[in-house]
Parts: sequence; C-alpha cells; structure tokens
Amino acid sequence: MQELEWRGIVYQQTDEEGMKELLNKESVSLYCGVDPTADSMHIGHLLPFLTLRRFQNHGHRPIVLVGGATGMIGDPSGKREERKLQTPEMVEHNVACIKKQLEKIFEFGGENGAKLVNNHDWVGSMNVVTFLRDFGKNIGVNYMLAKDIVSSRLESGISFTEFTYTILQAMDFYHLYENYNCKIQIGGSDQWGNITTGLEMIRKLKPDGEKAYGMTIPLVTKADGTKFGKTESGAIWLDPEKTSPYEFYQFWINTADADVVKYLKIFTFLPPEKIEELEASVQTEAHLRKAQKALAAEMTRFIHGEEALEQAIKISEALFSGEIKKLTAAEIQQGFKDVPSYEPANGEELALVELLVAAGISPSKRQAREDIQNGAISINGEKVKDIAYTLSGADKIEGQFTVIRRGKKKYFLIKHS
Ligand code: 629
Repeated sequence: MQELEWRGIVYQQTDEEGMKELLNKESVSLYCGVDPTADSMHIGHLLPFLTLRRFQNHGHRPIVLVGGATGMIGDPSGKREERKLQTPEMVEHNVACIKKQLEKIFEFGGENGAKLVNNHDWVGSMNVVTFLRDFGKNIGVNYMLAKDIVSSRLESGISFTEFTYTILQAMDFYHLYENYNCKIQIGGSDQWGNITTGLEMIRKLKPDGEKAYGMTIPLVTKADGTKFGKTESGAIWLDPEKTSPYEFYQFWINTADADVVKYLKIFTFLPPEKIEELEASVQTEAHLRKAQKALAAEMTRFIHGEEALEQAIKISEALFSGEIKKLTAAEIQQGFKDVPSYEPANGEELALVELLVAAGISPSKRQAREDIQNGAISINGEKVKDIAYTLSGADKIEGQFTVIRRGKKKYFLIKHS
C-alpha cells in the first residue's frame, strides 16, 4: 500500500487501516472485473489490472473477472445515456478476445497464480425468483437511488435493467468472497458505487463474516486537460491488429514532460530509484526524452513483448533518420499505416513525375518537376533529383512498397501489387 500511495494509485478506500492490516497478515485474493463491450481492451482499462498485478508481485492472488453476464446488461457507471444491448454472440466473441489479453498480463501458475473467472458461470442461468429473493432483497431501492450513477440519470432516464446492474456486480463480489475467499475489489473511480454495493451485499448475507474491502484508482488525467488514452485515430487498443506495437510505442513516446513522471509511476513496474533518476532527467535534460523512452519501452515490452518493442524502436529510428531502406516490408506496413497511400494499377508505368501527381503527392506535373529539382523528393530515404527517373524493382521494398517523402516530413506509401 505504501508503494501504491507513492505511485499515486490509491483514490478511495472503504477502510484504509483495515485493508493494510489484512494485506500485512496474509496472502489475499482480490479482484477486478471488465465487461466485454469490445473485442479488445484499451489502455483506459489497463491501470486496475496493472495494479492487481502489483498485488500479485507482492504475494497476493489476483482474480480477473470477465463479465459474460454483466456484459449482456451494460454498466450505467459514468454513462450519460442508456447503452444499446449487445447480442449474445458479440458478448461471447468479446469474452474470448479479452480473456486472451488478460492471460498475458498475469502469472497463472504457482502458489499465488491468477484466476480468470466469468460471471456468466454463476449468473447466466440463475432464475428470477432466486435473484429477487436471495439478492434483490438485500439492497434497498433508496440505497441505490442515492448512488451518483443512478441519481445522475433520474432526469434523463434509466431502464430497470441498467438500474439493476449494480446488484449483479454485488453478487459477483459476494460469489468470489464465498468461493475464493476474495476480500478486496478494486476498480477505476467510476466503479466506487458498484464496489460498495458489493460490500453491502456481503454484510447483509454474512453479518458475522470477515470484513471485505474496496479501493478505487484515480482517473488518469493529462496536464493539458485533454482526455487520456485517445489520439486523433481513436483509442489505443491492446490488440496489435487494432493498434500496432509501433503506434502503441509512439503513443507513450509522445507523453508530455508534465505527465511523464506520473505515468512512469502508475503504469510501469520500474523501481522508485529508477523513476526518480528519470524525473531528474526531465528537469535537467528534457530534450533527451529519456523518461518518455523508458515509459514507451516498458509499456510496449509488457503488452507486446521484447521483439515487438525492438521492432517499434527500429521503425521509430528509421522514420526519424529517414533511413527507410533498413526496414522490412512488415515494418513499413506498421510504420506507415496512417500515411496516405497509392496503389498503381498493374503494369502502370512508374515515371516519377506522373506517379507524384497520380498519388496526390504533388499537385501538378509542373510542381512535381520543381519538387524533384529542388531536392524535395526522396524515395525510400534517398533524394532523387532526376526528373526523368522511373521506379524500378530496386525501389520496391520486398517487391511491395515504395516510400516517398516530400519535404521534410510528408510521407506517402506506394503499394505495389
Ligand atoms: C462485474 C463487472 C464485476 C466487476 C466489474 C465489472 C465491470 C465493471 C465495468 N468496468 C469497466 C469496463 O468494463 O464496467 N462494471 O470497461 C472498466 N474496468 C476497468 C476499470 C474502469 C472501468 O474494466 O475499473 O474504471 C476503467 O479504468 O470503467 O463483478
């Protein structure tokens, strides 16, 4: 807990002293859940799970819950509008995808190995009479109405379905408490209401039972006030098909100096001494961006592995220095995913001037010639000054790509078929 406090990971706690005592006394099972609302988690999900992993590194036992049942309902927490229901097929598909990602974050073997559970296993086939008699009876409607999540939706409206969501999550906490001796639930600050409903359920069902605890983690903020975890191209996903390791790496590299130390503390497993050293580097030699590089490396290695990290660094360096020829076709595909591209028709004559115009790189043939003569055009990192130049096989990296740059930074990708 001391380490978590130093890192700035603790926001609210139901019983600070009690939880510290419990953690010092024994190896504790604790959980955090995620609903399968998409086929991948994004970095907004990461923090509570990284925190669970920190508990695991200190000898406690994480339980990771995927909401196969709650995902069918939709958590109203933090949402201003009623959610659209997902189809059972979508939920099932998303559960499978998210499970795979969670498996990479935790250690599963050994004494304090992680456990992965799905609440569909105990809620999915529960009958409505059992639900209302054994669980619904323990939670007062007035208690539920007092929660921010519900009270903030009373004007705009909330269905009985979403209103009931918190009881389902409370049943989970109780289920894990009973079956896995799970005593702590953690989550983002939006989960406070659901976590405390769980404690209420446990108290009602086990008035003489051992105490359970809840803790939330602060919302990740950015110094400039914009939303963390979003870029122009959308969320930063953990799935490498949705956000390539290179893009993932770049996301962290682009962290502002004002945020980087905070992120090193909350997202990485680097020890305090190392983080303090990097903090000093931000103060005295910010231009070296050592802290950003360490953050990006730690995160990319943790989520995508060493090899993907090395590739991301290699792509970043090649793009920075312009030495495109050092890259493989696969690396070019990752590094230039978001640049404009052009696919010449099969057999199309690849005279550079024509190509520049066809691909929308230069606005006219006249301008294209001027660009070439001015030395503004390079092919795979090498300047071409000959206006009669025609692309040949040697310009096609692995027969697939040619990277054209106009000016200092404007990249275009020619895709050959
Ligand atoms: C059943 C479902 C449980 C326990 C938790 C849950 C999921 C929970 C929820 N969580 C968010 C999600 O799934 O909706 N009701 O997207 C998300 N969470 C991680 C963090 C969060 C939270 O997965 O707690 O705060 C984001 O950082 O929004 O028995």
